[in-house]
Amino acid sequence: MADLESLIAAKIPGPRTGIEIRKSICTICDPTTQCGLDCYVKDGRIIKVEGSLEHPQNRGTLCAKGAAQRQWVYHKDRLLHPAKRVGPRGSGQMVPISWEEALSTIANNLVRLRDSYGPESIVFYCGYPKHPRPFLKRLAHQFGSPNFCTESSTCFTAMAMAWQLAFGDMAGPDLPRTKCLMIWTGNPAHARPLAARGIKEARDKGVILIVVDPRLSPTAALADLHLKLRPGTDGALALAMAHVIIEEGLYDLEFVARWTRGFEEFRAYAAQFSPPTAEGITGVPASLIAEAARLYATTKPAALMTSAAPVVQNTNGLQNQRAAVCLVALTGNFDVPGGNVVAPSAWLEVSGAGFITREHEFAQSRPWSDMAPRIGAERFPVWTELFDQAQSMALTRQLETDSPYPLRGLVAFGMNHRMWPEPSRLLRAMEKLEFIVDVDLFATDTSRYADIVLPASSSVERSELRAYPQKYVVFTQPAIPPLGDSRPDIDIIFSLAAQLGLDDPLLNPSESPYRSAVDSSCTETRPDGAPDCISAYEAALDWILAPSGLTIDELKKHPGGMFVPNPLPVEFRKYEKQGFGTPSGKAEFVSSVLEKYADRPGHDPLPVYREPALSPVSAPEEAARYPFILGTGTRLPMFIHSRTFRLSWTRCLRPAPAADLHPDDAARLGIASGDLIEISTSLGAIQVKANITSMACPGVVHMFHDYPEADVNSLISADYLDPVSGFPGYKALLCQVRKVSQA
Ligand SMILES: Nc1nc2c(c(=O)[nH]1)N[C@H]1C(S)=C(S)[C@@H](COP(=O)(O)OP(=O)(O)OC[C@H]3O[C@@H](n4cnc5c(=O)[nH]c(N)nc54)[C@H](O)[C@@H]3O)O[C@H]1N2
Ligand SMILES: Nc1nc2c(c(=O)[nH]1)N[C@H]1C(S)=C(S)[C@@H](COP(=O)(O)OP(=O)(O)OC[C@H]3O[C@@H](n4cnc5c(=O)[nH]c(N)nc54)[C@H](O)[C@@H]3O)O[C@H]1N2
Ligand SMILES: [Mo]
Repeated sequence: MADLESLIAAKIPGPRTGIEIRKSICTICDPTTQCGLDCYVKDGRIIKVEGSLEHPQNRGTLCAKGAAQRQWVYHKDRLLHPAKRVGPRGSGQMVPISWEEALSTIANNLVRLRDSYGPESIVFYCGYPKHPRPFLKRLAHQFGSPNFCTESSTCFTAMAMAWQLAFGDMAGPDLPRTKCLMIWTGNPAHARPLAARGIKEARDKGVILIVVDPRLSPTAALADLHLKLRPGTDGALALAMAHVIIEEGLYDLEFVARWTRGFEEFRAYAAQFSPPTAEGITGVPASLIAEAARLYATTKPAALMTSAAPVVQNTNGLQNQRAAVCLVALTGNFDVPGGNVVAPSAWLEVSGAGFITREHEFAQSRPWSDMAPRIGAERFPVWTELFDQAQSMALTRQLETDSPYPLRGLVAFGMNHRMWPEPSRLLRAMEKLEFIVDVDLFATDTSRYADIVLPASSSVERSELRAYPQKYVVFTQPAIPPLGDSRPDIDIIFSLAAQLGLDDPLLNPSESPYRSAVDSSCTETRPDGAPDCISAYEAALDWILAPSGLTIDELKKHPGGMFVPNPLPVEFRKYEKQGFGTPSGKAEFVSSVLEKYADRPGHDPLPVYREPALSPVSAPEEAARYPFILGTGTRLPMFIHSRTFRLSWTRCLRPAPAADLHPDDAARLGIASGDLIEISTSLGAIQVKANITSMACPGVVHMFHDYPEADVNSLISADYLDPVSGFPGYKALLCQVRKVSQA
C-alpha cells in the first residue's frame, strides 16, 4: 500500500489523503463556455484542477486558460478586502474598510446623487462577467435608473440586431444536421475551442465548409473555400453572393415569394455588386465569390455561423452583417433542420438549453416609460428600440457634455476601461463622476479610479446557475470558501438592495442575503446533515426558473449538473404558425424598423454597403500617411481580454505584446520576427514586437487588445462607431508601421 505522503504528493483523493473532488465551473471565459471543473480540494484549498469528464460541454478537457485556474484564483492581485480611495483617482492609494462601512458609504452616496440629480444619473455597468447581469439590472431599475449597460455594447448585440432586423429573431447554425457550413466569420479554433471540436467533427463527416476571413486562421485552413476578404468589406461580398444566387435562379422562390419583404429592391441593389465589382472592393477573386454563392445556395440544408465580433466591429458593421444574414432568407434556410434554427433563450444568453425562464421579466422589472431615456437613446435609436440596455459606447460623450442629462455615479461589476475606444478619454470624462464603485476579482487599472472597491469571489467560491445547449444545467456549490473577505457578486447586489432599503420581494432585503454550504451562518440542516438554507438569491432563482419546472432544491442534488428532464422539443418553421417577429411579420430585405430612421446616416432600409470610415478607399489622404489596415482584437488562444495577462502559465506563451504581420509586408519594411515596431494612427503610437506569420492578411496589422503596456484601443477614436449599433470599428482602420529596433 502506498504511503500517505506519496498519495498526497500524487494528489489522490480519498479519506486517507483528505483530498476531495468538488464540482465547479470555469468562468475565465464567458458566457457560452463555462467548462465543468473538478477541483481537488485539501484543507479548503484547491491543489489541482481537471475538466469534468461527465460534463457534456468539455468532456474532461480544459484549455490553457482553464488549466491555469489556480493561478487565477490565488493570484497576488486578488482583491481580498473592501477598500476606499484615499489618494487621487488613479493613484491606487486605498485603505481597507469593513463591509458595513463599504455598503453604507455606497448607499449614502447613491441616495445623495439620486436626490440631487435623479436616479438616472447613476450608471450600473457590468463588464464581460455575465452571471450578475439580471440581478444588477433589477437593482438599477428598482433604484429608478434606466442606465444598466454592459460589455454587450461592443459584443454580440449588433450581430443579434442584424438577425432581428431581418427575421425578428436570431437563429444559430444547426451543426449536427447541416450539409454545408458557412462560417462568416469566426475562428473557433482559438476563440471557442469546444465549438471547434464540433466543426472538426462535421468536417470529418464530409460537411462542406466555407470560411470568410481576412486571415488564414486555423479554421479557414480547414475550409473547402476560403474567402479572404479585406477587413470591413463583408457587405460587398455578401451582396455579390446574393447577386449570383438571384441571377442564376438559385434562390428559394417559394420562401422568397411567400415570406419576405422587399425582394425586388434588394435584387436591384445587389445587381450593383457583380463578382468582378466585388473583387475590386473585397480582394476575393470573382470566380471564388461565384463558386461560394453556388455552393451555399445549392447544398441543402446549409447553415450560416455568425460571430459576436468581427463583422459588426466595423463602422458599417451592422449593415454588412445584415447583408450576410439576407443570404439565409434568400435560400430559405431559416428555421429548417440543418439550416439556421431559432431556439428559445434559457439563461444568460444561452439558447437551446431545452428550457425557458423568467430571466427577462425578472431583470426588466419596470417599463422604460417609467424611467428617463437611456444613455445613447437619442444617438442610437435602433439599438434602443431593439435591445434592453443602455449603449455604453455613448457614455464618454454623455459624461463630457452632460447631455441630455448629467451622469454622476457609477456602480461597476468588472469594469475594464480599455474595452472602450480611446480609453484615456473615457477616464478623463469619468472625472465628472462624484462617486464610483468597482467590484472586481483583481486590483485593476480601472479599479484605481473607484472611490470604493469591492472584492468579488471567483466562480469556484460561489454558487451560480448555468445552462448549456447540450440540454444540461448546473447550479454550482462553492468548492472552497470565499478568499479573504471577498463575496460573490450576487451577494453584493442583494446586500446593496438591502442597504438601499428597496422594497422588492424578489431582491428580498429582509432576509439574510447569502447563505451557502460553506457559510457558517446557515445553521439549519437536512436529515442527512447537509446545510438546508434557502437564501434570498436561491428564492429569486426559483422564481426565475418557475416556467422550466426546475428547482434549486433539485439542482443542488446534482453538484456537477444534470441533463434537463423533458427538454422542450425542437420545433422548425415556427414562422408558418406565427409569422416572423418583424413589424411586417415577414423576413425583411428592406427593414421596416430602419425605414423609420432612414434620414439618419447609415440607417438605410436596404443593407447598403459602405467602406469602413477609415480605409484606403474612403480616406485616401489619411491612407497616404497610414498605409496599413489596423485590425484589432483577433483572439489568441491563451489570452482573454484583460484577464489572463497576469497568469504566468498563459503569459509565457507570448510574453511581450506583439502584432501579427504578413511575411511580404515584413520583408518590404525590413522587419524580422521579434523586432520592436511602432504602430501609429493620428491618435498616437504603441510599440510592440513583430510576429511574422502567414496567417496574417497582407496589408493588415493584427493586434490583440487590452495590453496595459501597449493598448491598441488608445489608437482608436471614441467616435469611431457604427452609426446604427454604436459598436466600435475595431476591425478596420488605418495605421502606419515602422521598425524601431532589431531583436
Ligand atoms: N480593440 C478591441 N477592443 C475590444 C474588442 C476587440 O476585438 N478589439 N473586443 C470587445 C469585446 S467582443 C468584448 S466582449 C470586450 C471585453 O470586455 P471586458 O469587460 O473588457 O472584458 P474582461 O477584461 O474580460 O473583463 C472585465 C473585468 O471583469 C473582471 N472579472 C472577471 N471575472 C469577474 C467576476 O466574476 N466578477 C467580477 N465582479 N469581475 C470579474 C476582470 O478582472 C476584468 O477586470 O472587449 C471589447 N473590446
Ligand atoms: N482565447 C480567447 N477566446 C475568446 C476571447 C478571447 O479574448 N480570447 N473572446 C471571446 C469573445 S468576447 C468573443 S466576442 C469571441 C470572438 O470570437 P471570434 O469572432 O471567433 O474571434 P476573433 O478572433 O475576434 O475573430 C475571428 C476572425 O475574424 C477575422 N476578422 C477580422 N476582421 C474581420 C472583418 O472585418 N470581417 C471578417 N469577415 N472577418 C474579420 C479575424 O481574422 C479572425 O480570424 O471570442 C471569445 N473567445
Ligand atoms: Mo465579445
